[in-house]
Amino acid sequence: MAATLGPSGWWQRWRRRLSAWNGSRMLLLLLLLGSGQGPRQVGAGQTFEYLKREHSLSKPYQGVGTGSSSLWNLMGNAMVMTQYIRLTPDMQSKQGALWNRVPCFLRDWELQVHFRIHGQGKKNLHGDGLAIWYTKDRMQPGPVFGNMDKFVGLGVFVDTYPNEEKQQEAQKRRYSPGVQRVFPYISAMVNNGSLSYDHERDGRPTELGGCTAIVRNLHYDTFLVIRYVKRHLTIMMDIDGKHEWRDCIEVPGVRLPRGYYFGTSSITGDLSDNHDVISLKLFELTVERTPEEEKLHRDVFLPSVDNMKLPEASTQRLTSPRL
Ligand SMILES: *[C@@H]1O[C@H](CO)[C@@H](O)[C@H](O)[C@H]1NC(C)=O
Ligand SMILES: [Ca+2]
Repeated sequence: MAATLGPSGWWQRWRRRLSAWNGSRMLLLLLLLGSGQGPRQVGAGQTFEYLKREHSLSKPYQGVGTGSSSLWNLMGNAMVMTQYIRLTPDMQSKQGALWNRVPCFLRDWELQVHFRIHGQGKKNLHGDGLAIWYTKDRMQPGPVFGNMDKFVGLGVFVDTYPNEEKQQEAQKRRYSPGVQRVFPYISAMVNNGSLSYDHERDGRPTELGGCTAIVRNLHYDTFLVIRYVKRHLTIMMDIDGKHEWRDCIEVPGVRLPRGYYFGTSSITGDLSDNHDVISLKLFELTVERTPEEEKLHRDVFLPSVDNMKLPEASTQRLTSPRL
């Protein structure tokens, strides 16, 4: 039943997608196929991915709870509703999280996140967003979108409030051209436990990449996908209601250890929003490696990114006070 993947399988096609939209059509197919069991097939019966139930979450959320038999654990103000899991309600000073209890030992994977961010706040009067995690630690509340700072692993942030911009405005400073980021903004960070997430600057000093993502108060479904294949991290989104993946972040040379936990968390402060997760689907991707790649992709014990520029590189790019 589970045919193996030849070099002409989805990976080859996927590689072509990196520059074409071919694959977004394929992924659309994935989206439409829903949450069927076992390996999914495409085209002439080729298997290319498996849904891993132990790392996935979907309605009616039976595996969510506080017990040690639950696949997913809730924290803080997070609540299970019938149609979604609400990480925070649209109220000030709340924080909530949802953590997978089973560590993930897959080498190549894809996490599809179906989420919704909505609330009463008008433009820029809402916050703070949500984060998706693949980290060594779980269930550690803190200041980074409701999770601990100096985390070890990968964090992907859907940041809805431009802290840095507001601060700049207050100090009557402005951005030099090309530096301003438009919010809501998605960014990614890899940490070995030594770096702090700079909330006042929306994580700018440590971001691996990012993109604007207008995700609030939409009347259609919004999705994010985090793909990790052969140390290549790709983040895409489907937030336009068109059932197409749009590129957001692509970083090669990302080394993530195995055995970390998937989670998602959110926080509100003076400003708030409902931060809802509808489903999390984790797929094992079947990828062939050459003997050289096998050697190159040996297990690592600390997260890192090849050739990452040092955080300070971007701190000098703000202009002086306006006259
Ligand atoms: C952890 O990351 C920091 C910042 O990227 C780096 O300077 C440091 O060398 C890393 N530590 C280890 C043990 O790899
Ligand atoms: Ca922010």
